[in-house]
Parts: sequence; structure tokens; C-alpha cells
Amino acid sequence: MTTSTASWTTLYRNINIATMDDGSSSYGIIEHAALAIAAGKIAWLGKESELPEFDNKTVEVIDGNNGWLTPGLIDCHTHIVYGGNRANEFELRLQGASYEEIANNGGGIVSTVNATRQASEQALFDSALKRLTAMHQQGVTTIEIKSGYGLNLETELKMLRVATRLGEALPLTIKRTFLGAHALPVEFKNDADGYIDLVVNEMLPQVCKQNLADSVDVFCEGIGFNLAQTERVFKAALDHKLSIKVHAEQLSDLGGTELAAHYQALSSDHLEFLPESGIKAMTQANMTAVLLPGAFYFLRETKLPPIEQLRANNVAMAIATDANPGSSPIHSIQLMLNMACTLFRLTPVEAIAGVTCNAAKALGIDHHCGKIKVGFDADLALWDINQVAELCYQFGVNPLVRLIQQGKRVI
Ligand code: DI6
Ligand code: FE
Repeated sequence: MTTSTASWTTLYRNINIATMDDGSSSYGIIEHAALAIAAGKIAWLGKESELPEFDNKTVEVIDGNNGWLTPGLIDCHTHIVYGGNRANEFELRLQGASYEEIANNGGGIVSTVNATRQASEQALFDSALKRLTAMHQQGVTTIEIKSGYGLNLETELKMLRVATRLGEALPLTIKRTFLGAHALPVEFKNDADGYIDLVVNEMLPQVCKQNLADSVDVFCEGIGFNLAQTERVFKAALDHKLSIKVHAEQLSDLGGTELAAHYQALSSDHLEFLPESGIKAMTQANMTAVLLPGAFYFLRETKLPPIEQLRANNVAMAIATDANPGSSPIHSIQLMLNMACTLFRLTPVEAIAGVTCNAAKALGIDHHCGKIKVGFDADLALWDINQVAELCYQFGVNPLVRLIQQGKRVI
């Protein structure tokens, strides 16, 4: 496809492209390729031999040294804004305590809530910026960030303001998710319904009024919120015209995914305990399954998500870090590519689709992001690799040579 070459600002030559335009069915490879950018969008791509005439004086021409260009990576599920850390719990778990036992004894999410409430907005920003910088350097151009360690109005808003500011501090697109229904704060002990009243009647309206979120998420789990409470949050979110997502079937099967499908959620995330009926509901609702191998690994889980059945039922699978202080203190999307293959047995094509086109789908931005396609955002990563699967195969040497966001070089 061609647009007028007069508007081109940048041209990448001597590259190979994995467009990811066919979802997870192929890399969409174009070898010996070129790609042009105009106004922050992809304006042309194809074989270098088919490059149309263009004006050398107005276009910046960049030699890609025969590297590989992929869509900029998308981390579609993170919790990187929080106070303190939970290394002490890591030690307890190594001595045999389970994640749920620790949560039920006042540790877990609630301990991070205390630290996050106490932290100043600037301290939260500074610690999250370090994490985000590490993720950016791995090739991430879009990231989702959830609240959920405040569990009161003031601190939830503080977290979402920090998430917003992070997107101004670094050249990354941030999608913010309000996860007020993440855990029950101590002041509402034995009154989860009362807390959900606060979430839907006070927190959510303020979050919307201050334009601080793009989506709403709920932790639907035995140690989180039940189906009826989850449904109340979904309904309120939809009333406010926000999209919805769910943490479901991570530790048990409560039916959260089916409920989310009923309300046309964008994604259901974790899914180790997802039953057949949940898979069918996801297919029907065209939802994305967000798989989180870092949490599976860090909690030393043994029950795998039903990958085979998700694949057989054509459910789009995304991969994310779930970066958070308790179950996945991991800030490497490149490591997730490797773990998606080694732990979850995804193919490298599926894993890469999981952090590009399918991650875009999980965030509801797949009409302009996550593929290398004319008209899509010029969010691109250039890698010093000889074949695409290298991105999944090796870990620890960063092959990123250039990162482009909205058409501009940012690394
Ligand atoms: N599931 C997760 O993996 C994170 N939250 C959630 O609902 C874990 C959060 C934490 O342990 O701090
Ligand atoms: Fe999570």
C-alpha cells in the first residue's frame, strides 16, 4: 500500500519486518524490507526493491543494518506503582507459607497497601519510574498500569495520578486501570459489600471526573471479591463508559471469566483454573486471555492455564509481566517471552503476538496499535537478531537497538 511519499519524515531501509499482522498464525515476515513513517504513523512498508521514489532531502533515511523490526512491545497488565516491597514474604514462602496464607494473615496485598498509603506521591513516582525505565529499555512502547494498593479514595487517586505522570515523564503510552476492588482494606474487615459501595459510589465517580482511568478491573477470587461484588463493579464501570477487565481463575474457579464475558470485558487475566465453559464464553465475547507466566513462576504454581483449549477455541492470548511486589516482582517483558514458551508451551509466534497484537487487543487499542501496518501508530522496535524467535530464545542480552514511539526515536 502506498500513501504520498511527500509526507514521509523517516525511512528505515535495510531491515526485515515481522508485521504480526496475522495475529498468532505467523510473524508476517517481509525480508529485505523498508518502512516509511509520516506524522507518527506507518505510511509505507514493503520490499526495498519496491520502494517508491521519494525526496532524499526531506526524508531522514536510516540504515537498519539488516536488523529486525517488530511492533513496539506492549505490557498489558502491570501494577508498578506501589510503596515498599515484599522480600520478607518471599522468605516466608521459601520456608513453606503459601501466598494465600500470607494474605490471610495480614500480609500480602494489604501490607503493600499500608506502604503505599504512607508513601508520598513523589516517592511513589520515583520508585515506579525506575521500574518503568527498565521496562522501556526492553522495548516496551505501551504499558498498562493498575491502581489497587490504595483501597481508599485518596490513595487510589494518588496512584492513578502517578501513573498519568509517568506517561509524561517517559515516551511511553500508558493505559491506566482502576483496580479499587483489588483486596479488602482492614477498615472494611467482614464488610466487603460495604467496601464495594465505596468503590462504586465514591471512588469510581471521582476517578472518572478527574479522567484518571481508561478501564476498570476486579480481583475476582476467594481472597478478593465474589461474583456479585464483581458484577456491581462491572455495571458501575460500564455506566461510566469505561471498559472492563478481570483478574479471574488465578487460584480457584469462581466463574469470574464467564461473568466478565457476559459484560463484554476486554480480557480475563491469569486463568490457571479456567473451566471449559469459561473458554467458550471468551470465544463468544471475543475476549483476550492475558497469561502471566511471571506470577506462575514466582508463586511456583503447578497448574497451567488451559493453553491447548484456548488455542483450539481461537481465544487470542496475550502475555504480560503482571509486575507487582507480591506475585511477580519481575520487570522484564523479554523474560516473559521466554517463560511463555518454556513454562506455558506457547510457540515463539504466539508469545510475540502476545506482547504485540494480542496485548493491544487486551487493551482495546488493536485498531491502531500492535501491528506493523499502514495507518497504524509508528511504535516500533528494531532488534539486532538474525531470526524473530531469538527474542524468545535467549535471555539476558538485550538485543534492542532502537525504539520508536509515535514515529520518534526514543532509544
Ligand atoms: N493478582 C496478582 O497477581 C496481583 N494482584 C492480583 O490481583 C498480586 C498483587 C500482590 O500480591 O501484591
Ligand atoms: Fe495482576
